Amino acid sequence: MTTAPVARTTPVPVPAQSTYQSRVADYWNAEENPVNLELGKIDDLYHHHYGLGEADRAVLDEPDPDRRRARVTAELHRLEHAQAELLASYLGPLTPADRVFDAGCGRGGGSVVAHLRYGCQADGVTISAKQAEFAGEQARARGIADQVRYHHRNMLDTGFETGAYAASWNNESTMYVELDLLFAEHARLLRRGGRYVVITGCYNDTYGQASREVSLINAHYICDIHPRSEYFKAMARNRLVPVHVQDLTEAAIPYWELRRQADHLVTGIEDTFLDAYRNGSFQYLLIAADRV
Ligand code: SAH
Ligand code: GPP
Ligand code: MG
Repeated sequence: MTTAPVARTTPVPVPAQSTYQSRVADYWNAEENPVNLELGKIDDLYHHHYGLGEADRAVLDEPDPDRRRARVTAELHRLEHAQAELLASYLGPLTPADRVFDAGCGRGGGSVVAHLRYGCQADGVTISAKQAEFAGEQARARGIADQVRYHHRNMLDTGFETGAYAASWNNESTMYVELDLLFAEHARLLRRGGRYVVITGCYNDTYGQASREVSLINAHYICDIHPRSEYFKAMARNRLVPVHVQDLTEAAIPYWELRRQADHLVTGIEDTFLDAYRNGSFQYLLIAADRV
């Protein structure tokens, strides 16, 4: 007697989520802004963060409209890539034997940058099933899917192995979570002496409370920007000891100045970022810390 084969589907583990986290996932599952997809297409490095450094504003003088659009797009991508390289530079030294954890990995660009730089293995985690799938497809197309893996999980509760990671980071993803819960998970995953790096927008304690512009940014992305002070308090409570702190606010401005002129890419949040940086209420910050 033969038994008819039974169709089996592997259940996809859905991360435990609060109502808020479900709304955040909805945002990222639906997100298709040209400012992210058109830039990513250039070299298949898809970033969901902003750019750093001096912009070549000559691209705006290009007379041919199609070429102007392409050159502006490429210049913004160059600045976003420079941001990713800066973060990656603080993760090392690392070897191909090392594992790294990319918390809130978006469409996956940051993990690829770290892998290309160090040859390390990466685990990226996003609350968006669509992003995890997209990033996984990119890694397969690049032939690095055995080294760089993406997971649809909650970065506060990854289920990954304790102490297995040499480095970890958040690139513009800390404003979606409670910092104590986040840093507790990084401290658990990192080995002693491991490196944690964050680049984030934070509100400036010297301004007072969150400004109108900070509140507008929160509403735009459904996030909750923390004050600068909270990062250091929460790190200190979770065995993360800062070794380098860099205020990137000045270096962040040329990107936004160029982006606001990119009619084919603007989302409407550009002037709010410039106002927030210039009125002193908001800062773009890098912190590198050691897990002790
Ligand atoms: N670090 C990436 C993406 C930043 S966008 C980059 O630099 O390109 C913010 C990311 O945080 C999104 O991918 C979103 O899905 C993720 N995120 C927000 N809350 C999360 C959570 N609780 N767990 C995992 N990922 C989360
Ligand atoms: C970047 O993503 C934005 C965030 C992760 C949230 C807010 C960040 C702060 C620093 C406050 P994106 O690249 O998807 O944004 P956009 O679509 O505007 O380019
Ligand atoms: Mg973007």
